[in-house]
Amino acid sequence: MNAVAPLTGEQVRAYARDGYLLLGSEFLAPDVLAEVKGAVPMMLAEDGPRRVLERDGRTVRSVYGVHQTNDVVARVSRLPRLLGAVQQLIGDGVYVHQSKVNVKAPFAGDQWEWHQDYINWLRCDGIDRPDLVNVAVFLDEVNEFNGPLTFIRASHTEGILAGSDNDGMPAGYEEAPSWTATLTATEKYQIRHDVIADLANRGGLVNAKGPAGSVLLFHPNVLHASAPNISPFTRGVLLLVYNTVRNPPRASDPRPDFLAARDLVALAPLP
Ligand code: 6CS
Ligand code: FE
Repeated sequence: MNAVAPLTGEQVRAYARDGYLLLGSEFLAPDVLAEVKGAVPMMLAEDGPRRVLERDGRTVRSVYGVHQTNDVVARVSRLPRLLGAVQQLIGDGVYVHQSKVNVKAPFAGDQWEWHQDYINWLRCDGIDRPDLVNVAVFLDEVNEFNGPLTFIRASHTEGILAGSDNDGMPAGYEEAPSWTATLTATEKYQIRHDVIADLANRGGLVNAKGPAGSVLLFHPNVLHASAPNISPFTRGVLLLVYNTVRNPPRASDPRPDFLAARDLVALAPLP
């Protein structure tokens, strides 16, 4: 069965123009969100290398590889409408390169500094082309108070922007494994502030806000960040990073499979 093509021509053009596309909460069937939300506490409870803490050393920041450990997430990654939208953007034959739940906990959920995602998948995983797409499913309502994803519109058109790399391990992670360095509140691949300011002045800043269940698609080179969550409200987001099977990781010393999947089998939509 071929995946559906749920995005209109205008939506595909908007994604190409802006570098992101926010879809309403009706994009997924209502029971999907409840199922994913129900599975989150168990994902967060599992201690181990997949779970990354905030620099406070106790708040969970992210859990990686949830499409590998959780059947609900594995099924979500194969929903015909999700798979169809992804294939409209990057072509047929896609798999999940990386998945995670970003918790952004009330009061303690820390920032994500301005960054592009693709440079991590190029430098750490050896993925040759930015033929990936981020799919974020809002597990909670995202508003201006609980640390929304902030984008710089049309900032994906200038390729890789990073100037200097932060060497060594970020403060609070001195004893953590090396692959943690690109997962913390201290961005490893720093982008100069004048470059960010120029792009922000040109394209403008946008907060991707919406009700729980909203689906947000964004380009691997679009500049984005999120502020700490100072509110008492949760802001969980499930992220699925789809890649095409024609664009495999080639790193000679690959990261753990929960950060860079190695089973490049094209996903078939759920029946
Ligand atoms: O290193 C990585 O794969 C992750 N790091 C960031 C900052 N974004 C993309 C990805 O989830
Ligand atoms: Fe990111």
